[in-house]
Parts: sequence; C-alpha cells; structure tokens
Amino acid sequence: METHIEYVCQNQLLILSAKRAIFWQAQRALLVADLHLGKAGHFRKAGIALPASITPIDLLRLEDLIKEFQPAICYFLGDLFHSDYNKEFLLLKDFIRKYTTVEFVLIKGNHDIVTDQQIKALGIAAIYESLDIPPFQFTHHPQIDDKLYNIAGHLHPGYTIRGVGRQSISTPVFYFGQHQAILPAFSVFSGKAFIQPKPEDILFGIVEDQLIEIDKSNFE
Ligand SMILES: [Mn+2]
Repeated sequence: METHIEYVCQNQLLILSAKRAIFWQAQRALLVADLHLGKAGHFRKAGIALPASITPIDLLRLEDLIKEFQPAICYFLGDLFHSDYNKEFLLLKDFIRKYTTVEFVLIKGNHDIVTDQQIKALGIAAIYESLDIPPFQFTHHPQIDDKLYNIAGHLHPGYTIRGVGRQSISTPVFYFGQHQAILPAFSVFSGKAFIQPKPEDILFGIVEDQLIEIDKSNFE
C-alpha cells in the first residue's frame, strides 16, 4: 500500500493521491471533484448538528496537495459548493488568495447553484459546463464522448473490498473504465455510490491514507 499511485491513462501520467485527487503531470493540473463546500453550514442551518471542522478538514487536505504538487492550475470537477452562498465560501476566498501562482477553474456541477458572479468573486478564474483538454474531457456528470476520454465526478464512487472470511472494507475509489474515469468525492463528509465494475475496469481504493489497486478477483 502506498499514498500515491502513478497510472498512465491515454498516454498521460496521472498521479493518484490517497488525498482524493489526481495530478496530471504534463499539464501540472490538480483535479478535484465534489468538494461540497458549505455542506456543514447547510445542514447546521437546518438544525442538524455537525462538527464545525468539516470544511476546514477538506481545505487543509487541498492545501497539502497544492504544497506537494505545486500545480499551475486546479480544476474543480463540479459540486465545489453544496448549496446557497454561506460564510464557508469565504474560507475558499481566503484560500485562493493565498495561492496566487495557482489558477482555480470550475467545471460546474448540479450543486453549483450560486451565480457565476458570486463564484468569480471568490477568485475562481474561469467557469465551464464542460472543458476539453485533449486527450481528456472534464465534466461533472460522467458522460461518454466519441473522441476524448471523459474525467468526471458526481457519483462519489465506492467499492466494498471483500477480504478473507467475512471481513470487508468499503472505500471511496478512483474508477478507470474504457471511456471514462470518475474521481472519488473530495469531501470526506459524503456518501458513496457503490459501483459494479466490468472486468476490464480498474479501481483504486482509498484505505485510510493509503491507495490500493483493487484486485479484479474481487469484482463480482
Ligand atoms: Mn453532482
């Protein structure tokens, strides 16, 4: 087990991090999906008690990734925000202001309902519905493209690794299929949608702070 796995996809070197992100080396691009910033505040407003530290935990991990990889650009693959504008958004503004050498770009997700103007006021340089950077196409919802390999989020993919006897662990996963990849949700405060991989698919699971390629003999 290790904290990083180098994976070549479409002839591009991708470094997968157990911190739930991908670094695309040739473009010096950090890819992050489903941060769901403000989720804690949203639930708190609804009277559901949650620890105040949820968002900072995700942003601290993002900070670690930026310090480690020194990306030129960070692509958020949608659901950067969870809901209406709330004060947790200002944490992102402060964060972006700290990293002047990094360009932050949003590919919009279904939860990104605040206005483009509000998003740009936080320091996000550009906003797209979908972005083609061959050989990849970035979207929030996974989709199949004729020419480009799609990299998306939205699903919060997870997988249950069967172990010896009755032991099993359920983990967030990086999914690589023939035509598309799906990132795990960046937010640790998010559910998982359990996927059923095809025999040709490749899955990397995050077990605590380590990455593991899931053995195909595990696939049902
Ligand atoms: Mn979504």
